[in-house]
Amino acid sequence: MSGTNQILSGIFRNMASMYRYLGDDQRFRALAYSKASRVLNGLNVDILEIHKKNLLDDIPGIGKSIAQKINEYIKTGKIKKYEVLKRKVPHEILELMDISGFGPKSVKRLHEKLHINTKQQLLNAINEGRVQGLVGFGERKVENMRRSLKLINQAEKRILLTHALSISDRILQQLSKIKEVHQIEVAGSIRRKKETIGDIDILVSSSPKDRSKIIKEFIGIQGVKSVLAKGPTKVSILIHEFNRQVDLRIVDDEQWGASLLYLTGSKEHNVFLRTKAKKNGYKMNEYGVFRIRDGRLLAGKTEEEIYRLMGLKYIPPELREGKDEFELTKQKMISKLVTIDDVKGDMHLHSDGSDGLSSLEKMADYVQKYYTYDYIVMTDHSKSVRIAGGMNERELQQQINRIKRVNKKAGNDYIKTGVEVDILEDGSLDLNDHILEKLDWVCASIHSGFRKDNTERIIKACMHPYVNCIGHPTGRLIGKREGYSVDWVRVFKVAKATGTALEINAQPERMDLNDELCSLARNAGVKLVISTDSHSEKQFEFMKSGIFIARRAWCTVKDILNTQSWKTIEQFVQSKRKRHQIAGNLK
Ligand code: DGT
Ligand code: CA
Ligand code: CA
Ligand code: ZN
Repeated sequence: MSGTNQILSGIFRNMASMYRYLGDDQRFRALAYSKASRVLNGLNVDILEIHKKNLLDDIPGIGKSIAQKINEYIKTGKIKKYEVLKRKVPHEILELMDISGFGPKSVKRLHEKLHINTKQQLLNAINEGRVQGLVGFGERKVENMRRSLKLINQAEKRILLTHALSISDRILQQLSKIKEVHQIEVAGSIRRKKETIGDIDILVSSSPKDRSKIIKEFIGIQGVKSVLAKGPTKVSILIHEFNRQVDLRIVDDEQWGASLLYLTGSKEHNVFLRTKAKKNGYKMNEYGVFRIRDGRLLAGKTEEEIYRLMGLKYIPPELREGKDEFELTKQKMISKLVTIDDVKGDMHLHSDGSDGLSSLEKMADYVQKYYTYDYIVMTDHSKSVRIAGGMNERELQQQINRIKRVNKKAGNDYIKTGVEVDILEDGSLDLNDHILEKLDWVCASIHSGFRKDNTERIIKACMHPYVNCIGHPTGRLIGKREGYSVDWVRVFKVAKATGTALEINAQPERMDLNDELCSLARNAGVKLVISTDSHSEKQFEFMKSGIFIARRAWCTVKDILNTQSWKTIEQFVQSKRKRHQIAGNLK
């Protein structure tokens, strides 16, 4: 895709915040733009294609006026209304509105009383103690603002893995069309699948004589903002999308493996390899591995031959963080790490029964058409999550009936019934046991009270006989919200003891559990479920990101429930219920 979907989705999200800022009489506009932003983000077709076919007016969820704005953007690269709004509204600090407890009224007051328009001005005002005196700005609120500003600042330095991957995929696609390019690969943190990415590194091999042609084509690709540095084998450019730096390095075929290894990193992994090389009497650098004694080149063409020469198994890039991955190779675990092909189902997704964009039938049809899964679990929100249109007991019962009808018609049991039930403030659940008991799978999540310690709340949910999984356990949103505090050692113990799984939520902003907590959970013997939490058909693709987390945490199929047959999952559910029954009978 061209990336235009994402850009427009971002613009509409900003416009929605701007209308929210402008006041209550603009709230319908705010809602319309917010919806349009989500629709564009969820669209699985390039908006440029839709525009070409003159079908902008037919996209569900996008009205005529917004379709016109899309048309205007594609034709002129600008939306006039957006430019006007930007002049009227202190838009730079609007992103602060995403953080709870900090609404449009606060932004307005800062703007009117202190003439604050930018994040830097706000930070200065906080540091000089000017905000603290303002009506409605208590000490805690100001402290929260300071922390949010810090998060946003960090987030601007790095982008989410999925965004980086969509950029690098596009560039790789364009460059691999050049016939002088022999080999091409993305390197650096993208290849290691870190959850956030600083800059984008690309490696190419070619004959030395073709380098200048390749560099010329690279500088000419779509979306280049400026050229930062240019040499005979190295170029750095800045691209418009996310204002990112892209580094290109061109090497000879003989050096390909050594360069790829070097440029993939991590630095710590490389340091370990170089140290090991030295002990063996070798010298290792980005050009190859050489014998110190006579300078002879021993390996360099492929990564595999280099690892082999060092007496090591090939280490997949996701594991190259310099954290004991060399030990892992000895345990023969590497070949058993979970892969995308192991996944048998997606166990957390939403339909228009709550805040998803498509009907459950459409979601199910799509998965069956494009994925080889054996099952999916519908998990719409429960009633207390009102902004997400959560279901009450009666509505959930209707959904269960509807799923049964769909399955019957299809002659299978593909769609499993479930819910993402809200964990309330006191740790109890948002739906009664009568309805929960009927479900195949219950995911329980926290959607409120992010500022306090939530250990007890999660533990109480784990103790509930019908809860099978805790959704997005930390509650963090990368660059927007830190996870609430939780005593993970205790939670992992309880999860294991009660037979409750924890989720690896693969939404790009969540990645929750992250690789480190996931690794601790696995060590504690906790079962994990990788879920996309899809709100539209396109999002089923996020499963890959969840797999990256699991691999970085060294998980095998044994650790990941949704690599198992539905029968095994049923046993997981039933054995928890049975244990509670026995405990209840003994009371
Ligand atoms: P990022 O861009 O911050 O997300 O992280 P990386 O890992 O992509 O880092 P980057 O772009 O600075 O460098 C790409 C790779 O190049 C890095 O993973 C390892 C290698 N590299 C860069 N600088 C050094 C260095 O000073 N020593 C060694 N051994 N390797 C380096
Ligand atoms: Ca990088
Ligand atoms: Ca770089
Ligand atoms: Zn959800």
